[in-house]
Amino acid sequence: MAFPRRLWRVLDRHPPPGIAGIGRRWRSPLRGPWLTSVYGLVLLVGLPLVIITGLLDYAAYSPQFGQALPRDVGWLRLPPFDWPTRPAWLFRLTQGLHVTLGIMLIPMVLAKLWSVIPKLFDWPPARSLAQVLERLSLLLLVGGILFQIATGLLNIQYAYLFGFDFYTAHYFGAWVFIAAFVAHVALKLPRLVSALRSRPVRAELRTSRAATRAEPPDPDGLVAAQPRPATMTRREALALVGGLSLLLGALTIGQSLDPLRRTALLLPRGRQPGHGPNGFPVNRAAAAAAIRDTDTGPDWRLSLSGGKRPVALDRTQLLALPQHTARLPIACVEGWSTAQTWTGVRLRDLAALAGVPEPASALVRSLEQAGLFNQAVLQANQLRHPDALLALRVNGADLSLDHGYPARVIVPALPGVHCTKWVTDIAFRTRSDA
Ligand SMILES: Nc1nc2c(c(=O)[nH]1)N[C@H]1C(S)=C(S)[C@@H](COP(=O)(O)O)O[C@H]1N2
Ligand SMILES: [Mo]
Repeated sequence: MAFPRRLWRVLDRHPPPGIAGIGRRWRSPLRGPWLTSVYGLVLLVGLPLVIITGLLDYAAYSPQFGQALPRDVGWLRLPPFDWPTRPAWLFRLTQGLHVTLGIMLIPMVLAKLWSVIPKLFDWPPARSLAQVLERLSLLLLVGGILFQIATGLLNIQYAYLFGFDFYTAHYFGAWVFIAAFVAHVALKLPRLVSALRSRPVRAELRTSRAATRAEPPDPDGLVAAQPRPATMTRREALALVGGLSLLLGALTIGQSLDPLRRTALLLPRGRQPGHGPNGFPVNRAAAAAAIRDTDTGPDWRLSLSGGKRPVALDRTQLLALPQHTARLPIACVEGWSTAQTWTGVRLRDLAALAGVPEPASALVRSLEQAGLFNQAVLQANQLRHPDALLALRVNGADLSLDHGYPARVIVPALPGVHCTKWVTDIAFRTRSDA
């Protein structure tokens, strides 16, 4: 042990240029355990919601069918369960909460980091094994959340700048963050409680700027040794960050609420989705999916298989079958969602026509040749639901080519990405081993 101790003494005496005293340069009198703990409390409530809704979003993609990305997550596999079809807005809610709340918490995360920044410059960097472990876990905590925020934001802006797969990165990044978050909470919860108790909230929020003083020195060294006079009260600091959160929320919420669509300034697409019955956001336009007019013209047929012999129907025949109308959302994991009124043939009627009255699953395929989203597997409960449709019309008009003409899938609570457009073929199965 003599060697590390000597090394430590040398490090202590010779800090690298720039590091020495840098921690002392942060002199805000607001910085201290109380403010850190208030931001921490908000994150302690908010982040688990973002984490849980994020994992639910992943579960909604039916990992048990090998549909969710990343495909193979080893022992990080979630317990398999059939994603429910009731209520119809379930995925709209989980996906919307994950994205909106995730965005709203960004100012809180940055404020919390600001409040502990002097600790980044602790010197010497390693006093004890416990401290090394703590710093390592903080690296995963801070690195983890910044990584999740960055990849999430880039994804909803459709900016695939990174050279890796978003879904894989965001899923494994989430688990790194979750592990560090749990460790951090376990370690710091007692300090959070005592810091919050140390200053009554009401009194703190009423303190004037002139009366705003630094907290007494704390063992973590958050409180500045020589604080400068306050330029802001703690109430103002909290209001500033809370106000920024609300502003981000206001600029985001329109992506989930149709009447507020135009206010979703942070949304790159779908803010002005056009007019008329087909005037709602498009994920992938027909041209981008290389759908040719000849494929969707009079020669188009829907093939149904799984029974004794395959059945082929053209659009006129489909329109002659019993039609059902339902108001159902499309919710895209990239953030936006919208509710529309769809009309078409029930999937369970199509299954019966195919000779598979009680299907365990179905593989739906699109005319689209390439692309990750040109097919999907539907579960038994998704096929059975009376509102689960092969839609031919929307809001009283024929589907537009961009919304999947001649026919597209729409199922309650199904993630948008599995609402396959330009359907050409449905293979019903009696066993769910997809
Ligand atoms: N064939 C095909 N179907 C598809 C897609 C696709 O890229 N190809 N995108 C999916 C995604 S991610 C979403 S969110 C919905 C969007 O439907 P909309 O463009 O009609 O709004 O379509 C889904 N169906
Ligand atoms: Mo989507």
